Amino acid sequence: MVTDVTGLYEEFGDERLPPGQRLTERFPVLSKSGTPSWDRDSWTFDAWGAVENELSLSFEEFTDLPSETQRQDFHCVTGWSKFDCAFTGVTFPTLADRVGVDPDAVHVMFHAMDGYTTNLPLEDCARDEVLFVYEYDGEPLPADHGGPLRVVTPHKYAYKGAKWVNGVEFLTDPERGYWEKRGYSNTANPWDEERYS
Ligand SMILES: Nc1nc2c(c(=O)[nH]1)N[C@H]1C(S)=C(S)[C@@H](COP(=O)(O)O)O[C@H]1N2
Ligand SMILES: [Mo]
Repeated sequence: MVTDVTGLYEEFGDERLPPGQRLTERFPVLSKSGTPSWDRDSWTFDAWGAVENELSLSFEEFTDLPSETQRQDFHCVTGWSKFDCAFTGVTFPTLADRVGVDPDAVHVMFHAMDGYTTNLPLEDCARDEVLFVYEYDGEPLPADHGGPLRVVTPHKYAYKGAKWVNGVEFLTDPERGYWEKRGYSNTANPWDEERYS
């Protein structure tokens, strides 16, 4: 079963395609540096910070969590959008329930294997469309697109979704991630064209 969440734009604007974006059929690859390699036996996904239960899961344990498949749109801050991507994975709320987020947690930092980080307020993560993805179009997520595991954030520009994610940190104060420290918008709402800060 595929849950179509492409209608979420109605919360933010009148048009499905955000202003200043052009549609592409391709799925371009955008990375700050190369594609990191990973080892299935030693890879872990960790959750830490302001939580009741810190977590460290193997890839198999991660993919044993309840999952779903969603049809989502994808908006890159450099100006291209791709409609109708089929992503399978674990929702942020499912993961958050598993760790038990502390009441004083207000912010989240995602950590990735290439040293990339990106941040979001907890309330922007507390929605089912924020997905930890391990399958694209029913196949294992390609390494260039962030396999084995990435985050997607269809309500934000795609730099808010860390490829090769291997950690999520719950924070009691906001912090800025890799691009957020280098001039990209901290809030990144595509329908308000929040590209730069
Ligand atoms: N770990 C990591 N995640 C990342 C990036 C990166 O360089 N490293 N680039 C971001 C940017 S700017 C975009 S547009 C999307 C691109 O995803 P794609 O390569 O699958 O199109 O990943 C985001 N997540
Ligand atoms: Mo991007």
